[in-house]
Order: sequence, then C-alpha cells, then structure tokens
Amino acid sequence: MSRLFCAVVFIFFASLISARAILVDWSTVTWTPGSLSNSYDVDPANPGNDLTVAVTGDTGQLQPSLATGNPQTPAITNAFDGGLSPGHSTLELALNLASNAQSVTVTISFTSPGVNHVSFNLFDIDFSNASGNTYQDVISSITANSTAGTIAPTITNVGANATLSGSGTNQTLTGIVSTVDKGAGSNLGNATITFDGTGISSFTFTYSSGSMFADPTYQHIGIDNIDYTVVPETNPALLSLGLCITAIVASTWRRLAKHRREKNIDPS
Ligand SMILES: [Ca+2]
Ligand SMILES: [Ca+2]
Ligand SMILES: [Ca+2]
Repeated sequence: MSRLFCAVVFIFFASLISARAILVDWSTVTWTPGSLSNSYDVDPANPGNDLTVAVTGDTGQLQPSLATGNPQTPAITNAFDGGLSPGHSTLELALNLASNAQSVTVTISFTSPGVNHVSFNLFDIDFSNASGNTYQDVISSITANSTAGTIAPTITNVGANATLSGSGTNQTLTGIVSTVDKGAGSNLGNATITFDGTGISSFTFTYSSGSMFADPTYQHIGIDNIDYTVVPETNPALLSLGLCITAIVASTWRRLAKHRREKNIDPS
C-alpha cells in the first residue's frame, strides 16, 4: 500500500514536468481589429506571454472582413467554416493588393525556450477569375526556426480547390478554384501546416496573389487555432521536492505500519 501511495505521489510530480499541449484558440483570445501584433498568455505554467503574432509587409493593403461588423483585418472573425460545424473563429487576413508583387507576412514567435510540434490549418486558399473578382491566394515561404536551424513544413489535408507545389522549405500552396467561405464545400480551400520539430522559436509564411493578375482584387484567408507542445526543462528544485515528499510519505507510512503491527502484537 505504501509503495502504491509513493508511486502515485511520484507520478503526480513527474506529470508536472512532462509535455503539455497548448492551444491558441482564437475564440478565447482578443485581437483589436486592424492591429498588427498581439501577444498571448496561453500557457499558465510558463510565466507571462507565450507567443506573439505579427503581420508585416504591405499591411496598407489589408481590408475589412466581409463578416458581420466588417472589422478591419487582421481580425478574429467567423468568416470561414473550413468545413467544420460549427466553424472555428480564425485570424482573418483580407487583402486588396495593388500588384502581384505585394504580400503580407505572418510571423508567430514563441517566448518560451522553444516549443515542439506546431500545427494549424489555413482556410479558404482559393482562386477566382470572374469579372470584378480576380485573385489567386498564394501561401509561400512557409518555414520555422528552431535550435536545429530552419525547419520545413509538413503540409497535409490540402483541399481540392488548392494545390501544393515545391518541396522542403520551398513549398507553396496556391488556390485553383473559387471556394465558399461557409457551409458545405468550405473545406476545399483548407490545408494543415505542421512543423514537426523541437526547440521551435518561430514560424512564418507569406500571403500574396499569383502572377496571373497584375492588380488582384479582394482576397482573404483564415488562420485556424494553433496547437503545439511544450516540454519544460527539468526543474531540479521541483524534482527534489517531489522526491523529498515521496521519501517523507514513505517513511511516515512505514512508521504507521510498524506502529499498527506492534499494537496488534500487544495483547493489552
Ligand atoms: Ca504563459
Ligand atoms: Ca487590387
Ligand atoms: Ca480565399
């Protein structure tokens, strides 16, 4: 019994230093519409802010959302379902680029020593060549920085209305068919981007329009929730505290057991 109790106590302390899954859920954080950089404290175990999301580049081309209230993007909106029901809130980027040489870049930096296995979806990577609606969503320069150097993404779940080209750190997602923002078929412009490394300090991608249109019209995408894991460095103080408490509990348990045995033997 005492061994079992000690094991439980030890497992409790060990669990404090094992990997934790962290989720940046856009429905639970705030982003002032049109602001270009925000930091979030999503991991209570890591003191202070854990990540900063920044949008740079031709940010003067950012446009209001088509979603309710038409907030200036970047904004957290429900413009896209991504084929989910209910749809997720996403960080929406809407652009009206003056030329296909313009772009915006999204960079997410982690303040903790480095995180592992970062993954997120992009919604509505699509294309239109209708009158008054001529754009081609292009996501490129998709890379992460880690203690091991630059990490290439693993890109999966690419919807039928987008295409993936290139390899390694040179992969590009390009919209090829117009896609509904909400409801059935809204998953066809999705892609899942994963950086399957450790010690990741930041990741980035660039959003632009393809070379087909010299002056693209309004275009938009959504960045879905971001998940990652954190493996805290083993805290020697915490570990010794755990071992110490386990030892004290074990010793007390032994003393009590001995006391009970002696009482049972004593016929008085
Ligand atoms: Ca934190
Ligand atoms: Ca334009
Ligand atoms: Ca789009």
